[in-house]
Amino acid sequence: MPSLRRVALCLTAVALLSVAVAPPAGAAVANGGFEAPTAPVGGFQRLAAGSALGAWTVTANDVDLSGVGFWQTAEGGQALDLEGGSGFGAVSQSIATAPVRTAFRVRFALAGNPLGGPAVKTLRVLVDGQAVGDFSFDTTGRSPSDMGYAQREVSFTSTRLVTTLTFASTTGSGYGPVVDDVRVAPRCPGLVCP
Ligand SMILES: [Ca+2]
Repeated sequence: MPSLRRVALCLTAVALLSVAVAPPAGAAVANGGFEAPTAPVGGFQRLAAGSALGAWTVTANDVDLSGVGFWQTAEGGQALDLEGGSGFGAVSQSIATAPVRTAFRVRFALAGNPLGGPAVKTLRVLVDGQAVGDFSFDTTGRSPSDMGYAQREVSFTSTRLVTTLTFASTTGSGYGPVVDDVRVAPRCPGLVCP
């Protein structure tokens, strides 16, 4: 029969293990797949600066939210062209990034609007207004039924409890980069990054 001391030690070990594997709180992106609001089936909805897409806000010019069937998506039925009629569109979302000095990884699917030039679409990811990554996607040979989504990622270390994440097109033609399936998670969950 185990002694009380041994039971206590085991319980302590379990408690320590639980603390060790608990991920940092927060960092969940809401509506990372741009499934809200519901855009017209087979078409798209143009959203101007100030408009909401769930937890996202259009923060520059306008963007086009594609509805089910408009073109291939990486997740769900909808995806976001970061350029509407004006070009250089952007969306932002505030995410919980506690505790500060936590390393986070942003993952997303990137393609480009194949219906108009230029062939190469460019995109900037910003954290609290500072660029943390520039990306490009070549739409040559792509079509609405073969978008060719590529997984991309960028990392940042939080400096505040709440961080503003922004996806901004740097293309400027009205046929921009298309993003979908945005996810943010601690880079080293439960551990200090090496
Ligand atoms: Ca989606």
